[in-house]
Amino acid sequence: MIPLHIEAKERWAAKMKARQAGLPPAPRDAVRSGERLPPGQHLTQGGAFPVLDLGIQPRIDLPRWRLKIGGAVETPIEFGWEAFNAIPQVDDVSDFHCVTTWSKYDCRWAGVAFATLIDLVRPLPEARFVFFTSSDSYSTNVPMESLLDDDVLIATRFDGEALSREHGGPARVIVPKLYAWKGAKFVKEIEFLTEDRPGFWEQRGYSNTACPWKEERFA
Ligand SMILES: Nc1nc2c(c(=O)[nH]1)N[C@H]1C(S)=C(S)[C@@H](COP(=O)(O)O)O[C@H]1N2
Ligand SMILES: [Mo]
Repeated sequence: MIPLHIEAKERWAAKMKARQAGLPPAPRDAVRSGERLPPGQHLTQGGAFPVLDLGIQPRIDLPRWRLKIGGAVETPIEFGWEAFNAIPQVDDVSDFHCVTTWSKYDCRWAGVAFATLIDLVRPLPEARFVFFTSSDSYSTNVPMESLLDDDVLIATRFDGEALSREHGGPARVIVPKLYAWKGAKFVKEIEFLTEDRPGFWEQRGYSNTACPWKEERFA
């Protein structure tokens, strides 16, 4: 069996190659749906970007920012800010869908591709889920295969600027093809798991799978 992440790397390499050749990006949601706007969603007025959090926006100064990646991996790693910014960076444009029914098109994120992290830590073959923990005590869980899409990244920049604290800076997870609660703002730890473990909203009745085109809002 070819590990999931090898296929993901191939897709990612194909995307980067097309980009270098100046070809247009492949249509994004072709796999999940022909419709760009998922059912029951509306676009935010004038491209506004609402803020959703638990009422806390932790202030994390860059010198004490850490991202710990471990669990079912060959090589656990802990980044400081400089080291995280020294590994290969990508930028990408994707859509954002919040379960409270607003969507925002064409968000321009930059940071580290999840595929790059997978290369570094090398998940064990039995790793099937990933658990993200944030500095505001938020958490969320995502199956590995959803994270292998070439549009998944740990974003440190939005629209060419450092990611603001209200939107989850210094760094947040972006998983464009799932409802946005699956993307942890203020992310501090990424743990690869062999068994699934529900996160903050998943323990409180939200769908575990969270596909916007299937309207998987609540469990
Ligand atoms: N750490 C943390 N991450 C989080 C949340 C949160 O409360 N805390 N809310 C989630 C939800 S429900 C959404 S819709 C998006 C909101 O991101 P935004 O505030 O940048 O719009 O972040 C997600 N990630
Ligand atoms: Mo949300």
